[in-house]
Amino acid sequence: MSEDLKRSAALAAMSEIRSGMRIGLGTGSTAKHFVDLLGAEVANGFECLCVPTSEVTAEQARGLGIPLTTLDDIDGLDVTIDGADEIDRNFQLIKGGGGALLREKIVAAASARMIVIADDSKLVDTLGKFALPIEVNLFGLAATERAIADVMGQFNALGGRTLRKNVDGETFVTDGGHYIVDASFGRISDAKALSSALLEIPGVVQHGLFIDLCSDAYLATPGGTIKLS
Ligand code: ABF
Repeated sequence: MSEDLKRSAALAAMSEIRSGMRIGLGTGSTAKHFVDLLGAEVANGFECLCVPTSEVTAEQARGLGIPLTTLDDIDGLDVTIDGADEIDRNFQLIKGGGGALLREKIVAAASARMIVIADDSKLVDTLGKFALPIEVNLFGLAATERAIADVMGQFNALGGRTLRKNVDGETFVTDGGHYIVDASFGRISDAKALSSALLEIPGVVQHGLFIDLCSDAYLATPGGTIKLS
């Protein structure tokens, strides 16, 4: 997706923002545009209070002078604006390609509304082509991976799984100090059942299926940005 399209989706989502709102700030290259746009408004005197979904986003927001808080200091958020790796027509999502899924899900769940910004290539009929990120505890990693493999078998996964590496070839570590297993399902026909099965594995901290959390999406196309509600 070109930076122009990402920025268009982010700009469209700015129409949802009102003075005084408490806003969850997403992570990823599309959400980064939204934070830039919000920062420009804050520089002009716009008032808001924000919770970032990653250390990267927190650093960006601080650099722009966006006032930050935590979910320990406020009782909820009005809206979260975040990217996604896949979105279906029922607003179910796969997230976590950027490795921030745990905080993204905590923030989305604490928000009255979650709005996705993306290009329309992220819109799919069925989730699962994008490998599902699963955040796992380091303790008992092999046992957790075996249990994930069992669930993949039960759900007829078409592909395998990999422990995520960073660009230097080292194991990727999340902001919460966990690893990520990327599981290629190919096609996820029952996201709720898969979510429950994965969360039953003790070593699974969280996974990137966002079910019934998102209510709207701004999807950018070369012909303009469309809103799905
Ligand atoms: C975050 O950024 C993630 O949940 C998702 O994996 C990713 C989308 O990235 P991008 O906007 O760069 O495509 O929202």
